[in-house]
Order: sequence, then structure tokens, then C-alpha cells
Amino acid sequence: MVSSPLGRLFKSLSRTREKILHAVHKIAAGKVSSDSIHEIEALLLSADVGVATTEEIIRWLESNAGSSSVGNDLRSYLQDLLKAEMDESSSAESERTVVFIVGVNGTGKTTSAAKLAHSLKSGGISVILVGADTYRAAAVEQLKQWCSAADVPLICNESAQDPSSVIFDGLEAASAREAGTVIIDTAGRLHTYRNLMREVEKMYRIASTKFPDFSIVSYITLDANLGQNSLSQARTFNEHIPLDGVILTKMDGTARGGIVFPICRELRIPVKYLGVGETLEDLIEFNVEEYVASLLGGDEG
Ligand SMILES: Nc1nc2c(ncn2[C@@H]2O[C@H](COP(=O)(O)OP(=O)(O)OP(=O)(O)O)[C@@H](O)[C@H]2O)c(=O)[nH]1
Ligand SMILES: [Mg+2]
Repeated sequence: MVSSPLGRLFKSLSRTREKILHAVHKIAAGKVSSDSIHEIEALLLSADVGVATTEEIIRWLESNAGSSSVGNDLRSYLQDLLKAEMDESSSAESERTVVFIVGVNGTGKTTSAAKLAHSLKSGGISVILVGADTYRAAAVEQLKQWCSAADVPLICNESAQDPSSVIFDGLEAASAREAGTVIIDTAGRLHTYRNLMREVEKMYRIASTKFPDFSIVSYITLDANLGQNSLSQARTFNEHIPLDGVILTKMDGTARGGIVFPICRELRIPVKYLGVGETLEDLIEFNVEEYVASLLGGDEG
């Protein structure tokens, strides 16, 4: 059983790593033909590293081909590419924070909300979950089960129609209880449905205008298996509410774990967490060094 977070990350990235390492070994051998460049390009693209980053990596590999330290140098190079875009200053969840979890249907919002609640609680922060998915009857039941597993209080209203009213009630209750972090699970919505996107705006507005004591953080869940499609989801959500970060879910088992590069470098939204499974423990705080090490076959944690 792989138990440490780094071990789980390493395991999750195994299929992506296979592709990247195959590419690196080709170029490290020092024989750069146009055929091998095409092959490397195809490998990087199929790992969803994105066109722009693939081109940059190829240029870098060409000028470093044959070097005995190409593996280590590539590690620093990839770390620098990502670090340039990571917003180190934006703090994660602290006291009096509202965390909005938004995203397209089935991308892992509810599961991630529960995992995050569990992780914050384990770190000593008092957490309340608010179930603002008023569309599906089963949504509250799903959240109830998670909250009971994580031993976190849940505020919901099974008869409510308007998610903003649930959020209002939830934040009022949280204010009274002096809860530290309030995590809001929202309904899945297609980014192309304008009415649903306006509803997100309204929810965000309620929290920001009526509850100024809370700072707001909003995260979008993106399913790593959706590859480049997820970029347009995040772009559109970001036009409606300011996104502070990405929770990249279902990293376990995907061969497209390179998607972190276009998310950070093209969207310029930092990846904050990685979902690596279906249990409460399967959420990893994103860290550039650990991610790149796992991608290139560094030490298994
Ligand atoms: N393997 C794996 N499965 C995940 C992960 N995150 C979520 N899932 C699974 O994905 C499915 C959908 O997850 P939910 O959390 O219900 O997704 P959602 O975004 O809340 O869905 P809607 O509310 O219907 O929009 C469930 O079967 C989860 O167990 C992950 O990191 N890894
Ligand atoms: Mg849900």
C-alpha cells in the first residue's frame, strides 16, 4: 500500500511519467533526428503538456541533448517553468474564509469539498460544509455521508430552491458559530449555460457583499482526464467569478497529468490541490518540486 502523499502522487503520475521519460531518454541519447523530435513531441502532447510548453521543452532538449546531466537539468527547467506562474503569496484556507467549489458536472466538487474539509480539520481548523447543490435530490445525501465520515458539520436545506439562500443561511450560521472555514459545495454546471453562470455570480456576490468578515477563495475542479477541454471550462468560469485556484481531480490513473503545465502557464491559475483517489485522504496540496520529481521519476515518497 502506498501511504505517504508523495508516494500517492508518484503512483498517480506513473502513466504520465512513462511518456515523459520515454521522451527524455530518447533525447538524452544525443541522437536528435526529425523523426525522434516528432515522436517526443507526440509523447508530450499526449501527456497533455500543451503545445506551447511542448515546443519550449523540445527547444530546451535540443540544446541540451547528449548532456550527462540532462535529467537533473530538465527537472530544474520544468520547475522554473511552473514556479514562474505559481502565486506563492495567495494563502490557502485560514480563519474566516469561504471556499467556493465550482465546476462542470461530475468533475469532483463534492468529493473534493469533503477531502478539503477533512484535510483542514486534521490541520486544526474548524470547518463547516454548506450544501448549495439544490438541483439534485441525491446531492445532500451524498454530502451528508461525507460529512459524517469526516466528522464535519453540514448546513443544508433539502427543500430550498435557490442556492444563494442556502449560502446566506449557511454563512449566518457560520458567523454565529465562529467557524474558521466554510466550504461551499455547488451544483455542477456547464460553463456554456449563461443562466447557470449568472447564478454562480449571484452566489459569489452574496458571500462577498453580505459577509465582509469572511475572505473568499474560489476553486474550480477540473477532471484531469478531460485534457485541454478543461482549459475552456476554467476560462469561462473565470470570466464570471475570480478563480483563485484549480483542484485537479482524478490524477490517479490518467496518462494526461501534464495538464498542470497549460493550466498554470496558459490560464495563469495556480493548481492548488490534486485529487488522487476516492477516499478522504486522497487530496494532495500541490507542490512544484514534488510534482516535477514525480513526473521525472525522482524519489518515491
Ligand atoms: N479516481 C478518482 N475519482 C474521483 C476523484 N474525485 C472524484 N472522483 C469520483 O468522481 C465521481 C464524481 O465525483 P463528485 O464529487 O460527485 O463530482 P461532482 O463534481 O460533485 O458532481 P456533480 O455534483 O454531479 O456535478 C465520483 O464517483 C467520485 O468518487 C479523484 O481524485 N480520483
Ligand atoms: Mg456534487
